[in-house]
This record gives sequence, C-alpha cells and structure tokens, in this order.
Amino acid sequence: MDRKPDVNTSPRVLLVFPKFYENSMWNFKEAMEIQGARAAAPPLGLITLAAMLPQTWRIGLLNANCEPLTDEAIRGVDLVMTGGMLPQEPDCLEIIERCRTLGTPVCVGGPAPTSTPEVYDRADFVVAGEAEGILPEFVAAWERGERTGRFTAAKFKADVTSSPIPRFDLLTFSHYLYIGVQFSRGCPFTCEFCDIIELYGRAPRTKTAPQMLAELGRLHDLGYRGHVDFVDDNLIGNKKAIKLFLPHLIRWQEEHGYPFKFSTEASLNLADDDELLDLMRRANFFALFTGIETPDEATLIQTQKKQNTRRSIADSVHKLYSAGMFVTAGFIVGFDSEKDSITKAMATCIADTGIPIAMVGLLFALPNTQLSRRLRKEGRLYENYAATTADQGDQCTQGLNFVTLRPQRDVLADYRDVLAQVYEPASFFERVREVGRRLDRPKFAAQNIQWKAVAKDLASMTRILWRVSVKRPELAKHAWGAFLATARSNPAALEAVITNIVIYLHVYPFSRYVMREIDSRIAAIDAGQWVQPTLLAPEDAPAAPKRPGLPGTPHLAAVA
Ligand code: B12
Ligand code: SF4
Repeated sequence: MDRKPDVNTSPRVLLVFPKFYENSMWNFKEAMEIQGARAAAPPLGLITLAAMLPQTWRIGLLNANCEPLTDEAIRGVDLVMTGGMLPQEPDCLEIIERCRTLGTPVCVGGPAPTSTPEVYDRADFVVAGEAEGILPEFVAAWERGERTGRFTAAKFKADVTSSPIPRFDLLTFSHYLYIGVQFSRGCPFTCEFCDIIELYGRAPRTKTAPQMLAELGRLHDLGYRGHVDFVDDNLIGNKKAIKLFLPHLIRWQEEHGYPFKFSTEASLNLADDDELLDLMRRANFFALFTGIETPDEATLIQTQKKQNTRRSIADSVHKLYSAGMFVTAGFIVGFDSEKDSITKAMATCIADTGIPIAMVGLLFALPNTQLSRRLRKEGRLYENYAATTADQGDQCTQGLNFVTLRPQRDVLADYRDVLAQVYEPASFFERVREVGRRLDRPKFAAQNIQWKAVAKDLASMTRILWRVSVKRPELAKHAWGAFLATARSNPAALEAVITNIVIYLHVYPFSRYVMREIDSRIAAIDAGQWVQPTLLAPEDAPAAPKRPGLPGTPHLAAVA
C-alpha cells in the first residue's frame, strides 16, 4: 500500500533570488520608487522551479532584492535553492558561504551556474541547464539522502510543453513593476556575442496555447492586472508557432476585457511581417525591446547579426510604432570592425529611429559565447574576463574585457561621446516627442481601460511630474513640453511618453555616472597608469574564471 507523504517531515525549502549589483543601466530605481515597487520583475526561473518540486515539499520564496535574507531564514529550512544571472553572482556566492557556515545545504542553478558551473564549486549541489530535464534526478538524490551532487541537463532538450504553471501565488505582486511569463526558449539567429543560443539553443521551443492561457488565467485569478512581459529571448524566433498562438491570446484578452498589456523582446525583422504586427497589436502588445547593436552594416555582418542588415533601421522602428509598440533597444560600442566614425553614426541612428531609451553599452565578452571563444583563440581575452564583484557596474562601465582592435582609448572616448549626445536632455526629449507623434495605440486600449490601473497610473503620473519639477528642474521644461504636446496631439501615446520619462529619471543620472567612470578609465590610460590584464593563452582549457574573495581562490583584480 502507498504511504501518504508526511507533510511535517517533508523538506522545508527556501528559494532565494540573489541581489543584483546596484550600478546598472537596468536598475530602474526611480521607476520602482514612484510605483512603490521593490524590484523590476520577479524571479520567473525560481517560481517555475517551485512548481516542479514535489508539491509535498514546503516551499518558501525570498527575493533578496525586495527583503533581506536573514540567518534565521537560512537556519529554519532544510535546503536553500538559489541562482540567477551573472550580475547576481557576487550575492549568490555569498549566500552559498552563509549556508555553509550555518549548516544548511545549498543547491544552485540558473543561467550563470549553467554558463560557469566551476564558479559555484562551493555549493553542495549544482544543477546546470534547464530544470525541466534534470530536476527529477536532483529530487531523487535528495530523497535517497544524498547531500552533495552535480547534475547537468542535456542541452536544449527540455520539453517546455511539460513546464508547469509557475507558482505566481508565491509572489507579492506589489513588489514588482511587471510580471514575466515565457512562451518560447531559444533563438534561430547566430549573433556572435550572444549566450542565449548557447544556453537555450537555436531551435526555439514553444509552449502550447492552452498552457500559456492557463498561466495567464492563473495570474488573472490571483487578481493581477496590468503589465505582463513575455521574457522570450526572441518572441518571433518561431514565427509559425507565435502566429498560431496569438489568435488565442487575442480571443482571451477580448473575453476578459483586456486585463493585460504586453511587452516583449523580438528581433527587428518583426517589422517585415505585417500579419504578425497586426496580431501583436490586437493582443495589446505595447512595448518592445530589440537588439539593434550598431548602424554599421559591415559590423553587423562581422558580428553575424545579418537580420539587421539591408534595411533602414529607422523605417523598421517606425513600423513598430505604427503597430502600437514603443521601442527600447540595445546598442554596443567596441566591435572589431567598428570605424572611428561610430559616434556620429550611432547618435544619428538613435535620433532617426526616435528610440528614447537606447541601452548603449560597451562590448562585453560573456562566458560561453562564440565571441569569447574566438577572442581566446586569438589570444585577446583577459584571463579574469568574466569576474564580477558586488560593487562593479554592468557592461556600461566594465565592458571591453579583451584587447580591442582600435586603441582602447578611442573606443572609450567614442562610447562616452555617444552617451553624452544621446542622453543630453534636449535630444532625449525630442525622441520622446517623436514617440508621442508616431505611436498608434489601438482603440480598444482606450475603450477597455482598467480603472484600477488608471487610478494607479494617474497617481504615478502626478508623482512623476512632481518629481521631475522638484528634483530635476533642469528636465522639467522638456518633460512638461513632451507631456503637453502628446496630450494635445495623441493622448493615447501618453502612457508610453510617461514611461520613457520615468526610465530617464534613472538613465539620465546613470549616463552621467558612466561618463565619469569612462573619463577616469581614459585618464588612467593617458597617464600611463593602466596596465593591461594578463591574457588567457589561446590553448588554455575553457576559461574557469577565478573569483575575488572566495576561500581557496587568490584575490585577483577585477576586469579592468
Ligand atoms: C527577463 C530577463 C531579464 C530582466 C530581469 C529579470 C528578473 N527577474 O529580474 C531584465 C530585463 C531586467 C534583465 C536584465 C539583464 N539581463 Co537578463 N534576462 C532575462 C531573460 C530574457 C528571461 C529570464 C527568465 O525569466 N527566464 C525564464 C525562466 C523560466 O528561465 P530561467 O531563469 O533560465 O530558469 C530556468 C533554469 O535556468 C532553471 N533555474 C533557474 N534558477 C534556478 C535555480 C536552481 C536552484 C535550479 C536548480 C534551477 C534554476 O530552472 C528554470 C526552468 O528551467 C533571460 C534569458 C532567458 N531565456 O532566460 C535573460 C538573461 C538571464 N539576462 C542576462 C543578462 C546578461 C542580463 C543583463 C546583464 C543585460 C544584458 N543582457 O546584457 C541585465 C542585468 C540586470 C541587472 N539588474 O543588473 C543573461 C544572463 C547570462 C548569464 N550567463 O548569466 C540572460 C541569460 C540572457 C542574455 N544574454 O541577455 N534580464
Ligand atoms: S537575435 Fe538576440 S537572442 Fe537571437 S542570437 Fe541575436 S542577440 Fe541572441
């Protein structure tokens, strides 16, 4: 006879999402303060994991970006499960050490431990890869009484149609600006610097329509309304699958009175597909992130981003505005084939597209990419190229972790100049006005207004305009100008205009901070104080980046 599991003896597990380091373009601090949120997005990986663990296990979730992780919390459980992305590495390593000191076994997983499992050697368990394929093996080992282990999932094999509804019930929705869901994993393209295709593969795997609607239904039942982000690497990676799914999503939105507005990430070739744009518009997609990277055609070819070539980037972006989505985009300075004229070309491209928030960063060779493998082969990769410390910035300040082909000083100076031009208030707000002129939001978005959300938006709008006027008087004239012009000509675009202004409240001072950091890097080069870090020998085994401050690892200087 089967024995019922005894809930009181089943393991107590704490899922911990480590802290991100603070100095990042992606840290939307002001937006969070205004909305009363504590973090941008919840840990979708961990709440998906929570749904996969035996449901008799007693599971708690702690997001260290929202509340502190105490020793009591660690002592009070049988197992801590943690992990995340590269910028969370320093805190994740600290959590591992605290668990060891307090005697609680710790298991790590997620994208960073998958890319560089050797960094997490001190954890009792390391689970590399997508959990769907491998978690049962970890659970079986735990239930056999094993307290250490290494598990590696077969690459790109996880069947996402078997992925359960994430445990959204573990979240406090008010802690977040938006909630993430995921339809597909992987991307068909081959951009040289990208680790997505190494982690999730080039054949996008998609969930089924009923599965997705069940996830959205669960969010809806739990009372969540508003912004939902499809965190897909490239939502249109499998065009056939997304075109089959979107009509279901449109019907669901209609039946439920449009409770959600969606954002996502997609490649720029979305602009070539009118049918897809129309479907996304009707489903109420309102924002899109895309990787433009550079306006230089030769560089796009060299970095294998061919989908962005042979097109007018500005026209493609304007088409997205016509479909009702405002655009944010990634740009990179520091590619091998880049020319000295990049500053002007990039600033002009950003102005022409009218993209207010252009995430311009320095090229950073991520571990586990074609780029880092090539640079190592060419003997140009710094030995400790992927090191992260808690006080470090992101690729804006810490990029160029390799020997550049143009003099490093020139690349840094160009980068600094792009930032100066792009985030100068007059030019930023001109792009915001452009969004206000071009964005064509669908009628139903106004007809199906969620009054609860409007009240929240109005309250935040008042706080935003007050904050701009009082805290940043130098921006007030521009912000009010863009706001009033849009209110008169295209009120449906006001929400997008305000959202961009809020993000600017973080990005404007952040860009100034980055410029100061870059200036000091340039000054060090000019003064002859900069010493090139040791390079990885081409024949070195796959880089096993050593980390500062770890017991047993000598302290090594951070990436210069
Ligand atoms: C949404 C997202 C963000 C959001 C934030 C999300 C959040 N919760 O805070 C935003 C936009 C802010 C963001 C920013 C950045 N991101 Co990001 N992001 C993503 C994205 C697109 C989706 C993450 C997600 O929810 N996935 C869905 C869940 C279900 O998948 P998952 O997290 O991998 O979890 C699965 C497994 O990994 C595993 N798992 C996860 N955790 C654990 C823990 C344990 C114990 C176990 C056993 C298993 C396990 O189980 C899950 C189910 O299989 C991923 C790409 C991707 N496909 O995942 C990139 C990704 C995680 N980001 C990445 C990076 C580098 C960044 C940035 C530095 C910007 C950049 N791209 O350069 C910034 C830094 C942020 C900062 N504040 O400093 C890299 C990480 C690379 C690495 N080696 O660590 C990724 C992989 C992609 C990429 N190249 O951009 N990101
Ligand atoms: S399009 Fe984006 S996700 Fe796809 S390979 Fe290129 S950078 Fe990676």
